[in-house]
Amino acid sequence: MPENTASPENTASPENTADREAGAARRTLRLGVAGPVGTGKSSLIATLCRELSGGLSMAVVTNDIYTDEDARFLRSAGVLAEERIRAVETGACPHTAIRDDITANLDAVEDMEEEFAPVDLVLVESGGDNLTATFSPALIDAQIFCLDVAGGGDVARKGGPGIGGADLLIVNKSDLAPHVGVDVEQMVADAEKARDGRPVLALSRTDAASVARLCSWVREVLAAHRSGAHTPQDPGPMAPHSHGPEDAGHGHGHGH
Ligand SMILES: Nc1nc2c(ncn2[C@@H]2O[C@H](COP(=O)(O)OP(=O)(O)OP(=O)(O)O)[C@@H](O)[C@H]2O)c(=O)[nH]1
Ligand SMILES: [Mg+2]
Repeated sequence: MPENTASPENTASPENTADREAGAARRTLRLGVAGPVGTGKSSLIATLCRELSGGLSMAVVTNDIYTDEDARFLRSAGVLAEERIRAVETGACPHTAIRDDITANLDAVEDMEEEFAPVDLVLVESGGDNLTATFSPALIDAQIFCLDVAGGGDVARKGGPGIGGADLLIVNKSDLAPHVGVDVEQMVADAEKARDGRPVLALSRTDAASVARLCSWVREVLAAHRSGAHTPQDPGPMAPHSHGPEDAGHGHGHGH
């Protein structure tokens, strides 16, 4: 680049460098929670709000296809001020709004970050999907993928981008394991094998030690995010799919 193109904007003065670093180290950690329908995503978010909102400024965005059911559940749980919980009605298959066209979610996240500034932690719940939904790293900084023991002990071996690449894999509702004949330790071991050493946590909202481990993980990621040591990872796109015979290929309004 010719020397005389230097302008006040692109001169690396100490002030400009400091501004850029401050911008890069955004205070708020945006944490996504994805996973199949009914695996306990909203309950996990309610638990995090209950445990962490005393010390952290928090907000929640939920995604439902047709309703604001999850937001209403969280508001009624009384774990966070109602106005800090927003619903995005996706109106289409859930991964679209968290991966392909993230505008509605990003608007909700940024609105609350501005309104309740400073915000430490925004939790974004994906609409319940199958095993394929993952968040775009343009929307969130880190993501949890949530399975439950009632879905079967072999689910952890089935793979997919969330199981393989999310920052944390939760094997939820471990209290139900004896009732559904699942060996939680084996399920965790299978999941660890599928994840190249990324963390796996057996969780039950009735097991205080497991809840404490979840909270420690969130605090560690928040600290790493603030220090610049955490880099958002993309677990990879969902598998190609269709929504029925009339939807051969990708005729459902969006491409993957
Ligand atoms: N036994 C047990 N049940 C749980 C636990 N966590 C959640 N549940 C129950 O599992 C069911 C589904 O929980 P939700 O938190 O609504 O699950 P979700 O993944 O948000 O569901 P969708 O948003 O519909 O996909 C509810 O009946 C919860 O009460 C747990 O740790 N143990
Ligand atoms: Mg939910």
